[in-house]
Amino acid sequence: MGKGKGVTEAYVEGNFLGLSEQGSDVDVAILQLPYELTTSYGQGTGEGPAACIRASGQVELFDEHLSQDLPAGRDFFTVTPWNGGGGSLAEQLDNIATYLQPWFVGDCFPMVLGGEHGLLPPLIHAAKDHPLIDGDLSRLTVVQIDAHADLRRQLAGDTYSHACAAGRSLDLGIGQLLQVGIRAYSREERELINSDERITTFFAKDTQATGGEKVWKQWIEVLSTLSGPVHLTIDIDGLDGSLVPATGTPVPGGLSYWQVVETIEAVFSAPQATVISADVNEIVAHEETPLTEFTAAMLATKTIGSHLLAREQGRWSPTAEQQGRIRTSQSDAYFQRRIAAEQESS
Ligand SMILES: [Mn+2]
Repeated sequence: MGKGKGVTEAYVEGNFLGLSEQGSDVDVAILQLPYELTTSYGQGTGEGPAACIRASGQVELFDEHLSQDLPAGRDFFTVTPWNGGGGSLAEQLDNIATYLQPWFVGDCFPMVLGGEHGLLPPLIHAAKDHPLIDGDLSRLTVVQIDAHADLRRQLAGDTYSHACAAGRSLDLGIGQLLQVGIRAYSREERELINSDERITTFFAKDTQATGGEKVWKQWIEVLSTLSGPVHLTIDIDGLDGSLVPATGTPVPGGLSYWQVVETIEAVFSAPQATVISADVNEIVAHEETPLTEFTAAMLATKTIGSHLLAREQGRWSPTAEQQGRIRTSQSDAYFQRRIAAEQESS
């Protein structure tokens, strides 16, 4: 095991990349959401974040694009995992938002590891008070890498299923949704993609088929025009199923590893955009091969490296007044109120 990391610095078990943590300021917060409620096919997303942290111990610290070893002089902090509490779905969603909110105030970069994709709406809610959003979620663009459109009205009666994650984020009021890797969707979802002008979808059949390089180039060009605050959500099933065999619903015909890396680098390089946060979700540990959680750990590391480069190049800066503040948060029971109101009106 190991590859010589720890020759100069101690490898710390349980910390992302095994990095030791010091200093009172946090530059990058690693948040773990072992959230598993509605994964429809496979199981095990609850174990995913911890498996990803373990696998990160085998990831190289050098980032070619950044030309430095992580943590590149910054302080990383691996936060204690979300406790999974909540007696109902609505309470769980509120608890996820409460867990995330203190790290979404603009003074550090939150890197969230999940857990099923249903974590996205509470994450968006937690981002609402970010200084660049300031209560107005229409300022936010979500870039989604995924096999599934996640735009369903409901799945098996559940409107907050992972299959509805992008749809509920639109309901919360995000301004724009850009999707790539999409190759599993219903007619209802296709109609929404056609009719809702906030949604731009690049289908895998167009980017991955013979001659798809041209369409892929268009995707990268679209990313270069991003502006304002951006959240990047990476459902690892956006990658080809062969790269993530253990995820809840692996799908053939997906993105290559390098296409996802190119997407991450392009999002963080957009001159007019500030990527405020990111998540890598639907991570499931595999008993026979660590490939799935290792792929997730590689992509989370790539995301953080790209954030540090954006920070170095002036596309991200901390909100100074938040530095060193005590991280407290109170639930506003938003999802409990919202879901109760939805049930009453139906
Ligand atoms: Mn998804």
